[in-house]
Amino acid sequence: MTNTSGGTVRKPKSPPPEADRVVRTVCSPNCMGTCGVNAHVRNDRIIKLEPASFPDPGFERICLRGIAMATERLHHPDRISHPLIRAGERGANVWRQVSWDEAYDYILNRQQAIAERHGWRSNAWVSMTGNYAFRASTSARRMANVVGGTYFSKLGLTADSAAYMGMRAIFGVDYASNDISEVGQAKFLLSVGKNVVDTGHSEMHFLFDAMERGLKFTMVDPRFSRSAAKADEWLAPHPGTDVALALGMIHVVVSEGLIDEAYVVTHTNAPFLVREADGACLRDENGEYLVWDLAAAAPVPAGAAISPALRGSWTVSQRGEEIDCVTAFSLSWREWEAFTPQHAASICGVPPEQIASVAREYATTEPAWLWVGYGPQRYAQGHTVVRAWATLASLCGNIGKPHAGMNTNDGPLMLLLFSPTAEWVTPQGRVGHSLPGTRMVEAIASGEPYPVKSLWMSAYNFGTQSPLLKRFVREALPNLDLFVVSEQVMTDAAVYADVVLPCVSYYEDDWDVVGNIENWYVQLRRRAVPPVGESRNDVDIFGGVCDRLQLGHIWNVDPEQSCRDYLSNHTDPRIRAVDFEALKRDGVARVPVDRPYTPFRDQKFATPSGRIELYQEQFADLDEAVLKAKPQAESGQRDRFPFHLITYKHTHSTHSQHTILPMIAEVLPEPRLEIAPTDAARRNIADGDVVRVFNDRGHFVVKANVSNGVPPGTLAMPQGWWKRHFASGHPSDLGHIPESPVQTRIAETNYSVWDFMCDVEKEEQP
Ligand SMILES: Nc1nc2c(c(=O)[nH]1)N[C@H]1C(S)=C(S)[C@@H](COP(=O)(O)OP(=O)(O)OC[C@H]3O[C@@H](n4cnc5c(=O)[nH]c(N)nc54)[C@H](O)[C@@H]3O)O[C@H]1N2
Ligand SMILES: Nc1nc2c(c(=O)[nH]1)N[C@H]1C(S)=C(S)[C@@H](COP(=O)(O)OP(=O)(O)OC[C@H]3O[C@@H](n4cnc5c(=O)[nH]c(N)nc54)[C@H](O)[C@@H]3O)O[C@H]1N2
Ligand code: SF4
Ligand SMILES: [Mo]
Repeated sequence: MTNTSGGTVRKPKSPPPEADRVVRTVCSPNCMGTCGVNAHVRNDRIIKLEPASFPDPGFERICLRGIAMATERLHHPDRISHPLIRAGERGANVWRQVSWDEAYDYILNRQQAIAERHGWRSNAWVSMTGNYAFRASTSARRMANVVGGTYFSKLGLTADSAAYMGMRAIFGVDYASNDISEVGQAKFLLSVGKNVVDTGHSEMHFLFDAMERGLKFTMVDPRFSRSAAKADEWLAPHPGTDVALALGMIHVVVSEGLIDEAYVVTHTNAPFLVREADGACLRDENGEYLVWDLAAAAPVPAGAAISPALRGSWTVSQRGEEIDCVTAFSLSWREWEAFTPQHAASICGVPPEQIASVAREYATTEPAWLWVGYGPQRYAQGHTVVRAWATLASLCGNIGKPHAGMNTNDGPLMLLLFSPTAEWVTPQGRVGHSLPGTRMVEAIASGEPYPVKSLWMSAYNFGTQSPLLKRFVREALPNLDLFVVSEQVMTDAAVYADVVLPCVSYYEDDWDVVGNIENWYVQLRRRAVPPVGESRNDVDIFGGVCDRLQLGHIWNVDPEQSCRDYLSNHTDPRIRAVDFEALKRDGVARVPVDRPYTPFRDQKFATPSGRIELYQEQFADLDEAVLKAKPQAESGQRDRFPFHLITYKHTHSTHSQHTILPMIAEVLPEPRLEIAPTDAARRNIADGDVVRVFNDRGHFVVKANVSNGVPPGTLAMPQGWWKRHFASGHPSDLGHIPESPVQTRIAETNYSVWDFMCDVEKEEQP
């Protein structure tokens, strides 16, 4: 059944008499929840939203943010409805409403002049995660590819990519996670900074159900987050000290004989022989990795050894050379041996008895599900954090076992968003240029590696979500002949644009596909209401440029066809197996993966050795061959700036998208800085006082909330507030993106959003 606007109509569960149609679509702001929804529409307005039916009713969920989005943000007075060209200085927020034609002429005149002078690569695009469907999300990269421009990659800018890099280095894949709906069979869940109660609304009840059936849930989080509040046990490490905590647990499981040695020698590279001289793995003449076979009392290729030694050192003769060797495990132990629970506790602050007891519990309970959220990887050593927890899981033999595993995230969401070689993204094989987004300001400011003279930003609240706005305005913007922003609302970054183009929300867009990150369903997004004003979707906005450049025949693809083709031609066979007809009919389809979904069940790893690489030979020159706890980015500044600041994700806001909505303001009215009572007392700060938080890069002024929810030395507040919410400054101004040589070698440096130090003082009232 099809409605007048082309959306699929499903039988509503409880149709209110006023609705003139009901459209099944997907709530998909940047929340990753992807709740299927029935939008009840009357006179082209959404008057009611309810969860749509789902093959697994456990995913029939909805939250206040979703309702606020449909009812308040869609037709918000701040919505941009027409193309705008600035009529004052950049940043003055004075605009002239223009037609789409005039906006395109303005843009193309400048882009073509830049292209003539410097080549098309000097026109650049950057986009973020405001829209989580594949067509919308990949459109900026596609655009750069079609015209031969530059794409500033988004992965590092999201602050989410250290997790993938840690996983890639150790397991050879970026994503691996069990299906959350299968948590019921686990006996123990160790959640390391995965704040599911706030960040996983649609799935947290699976955890609660499992707890009722006897699952023990232990939460590791510096804050008393709502997940910590729901947990059976809470460990509170200092921010950025997870590696020390994990090493403390590793020490316990190794020294108490709780590791699965048979698993470790068979499936990890821990028994590999490593040269003492340079940290390189010892190989035979065929390039096979060598282990010490206790049966043969000789070095033997890893696959052929009968009884590989996990510990020990030997001198091996090879091609006339005497080589001192040690197993990767023994070499690592030289570093790890110091990490007794007492030593780990002196760094991470978790009591040694608790480190030991949780380690024992994790190693001896089956199945034990280890979950590592994005929080702990938002530090300069974020990839190492993931590696540390993965090492604990691997030593305990927990990889590839149902309901156990080392889980970061998985599911079709990332596969749909990051498939850079797909025909949709590189139409007719066209490929442009790419630079790391985290180095965008430096690249534009310096003209290196080549001049970038125009920037087009989409689906990115660069003002609130990135630490770069101040530097961008000061150092990069003056070098740009053109700055375009496609947006729904006038953000703190859009005000600096030369041209602002009105973009639709997901309720006004037709035909796109969204995947989830915790389960294996994909859903179809259909139009519920017509576009607000003259707004267009990103694909059509870029299409207007391509049409004028005579590239429309490459750009334009029928939307339904593009969804069908993207799935059926996807590089990942799991996505190719999705039944598009079922998806079209029901609005939701399962990616046909096995149940229980268990990454690495075959114990195959796409690493150089084909094993879990606990030892990272590739980083020997960067002092990261052996897992070690390195200091945080600004530890040296502790004397001047004694506080960490965690700008966490709040239940009632998805990044910056909800903090401006009245319905949300009722439950989350203003930013409040959480500070521990002892810290507050020392600074003469009382609850409700106005305080100034600052470091050398910036400051902001906010009210204090004296709270036991944060430990001494840590400040916390929800993220996603706009400049308008602060009397002065903005929290993002305090941040930075220190370069990580290891991450750069794997892919690109991640935005370590919480790895900086600051101070707080009472603001003198005038
Ligand atoms: N309500 C809501 N839900 C969301 C979003 C949103 O904006 N709002 N955004 C979505 C997006 S894009 C993402 S990436 C996910 C992220 O969801 P999660 O994986 O849950 O990650 P975060 O919320 O960033 O951080 C989780 C927790 O890590 C804790 N933490 C901070 N530092 C450390 C540390 O050093 N060690 C440990 N162990 N924990 C630490 C924080 O206090 C926080 O409670 O959420 C998604 N869901
Ligand atoms: N301080 C701090 N900073 C953070 C984080 C944190 O925890 N603390 N979290 C980080 C994380 S995990 C993430 S993922 C990022 C999120 O960073 P962003 O993706 O920038 O966050 P949003 O607030 O969702 O902003 C998205 C913008 O896109 C617009 N938009 C929505 N749909 C569309 C569309 O279809 N087209 C266009 N052109 N625009 C659209 C919205 O109006 C909104 O302004 O922030 C990161 N930054
Ligand atoms: S959890 Fe996320 S996807 Fe679901 S209704 Fe809330 S905002 Fe929308
Ligand atoms: Mo994110």
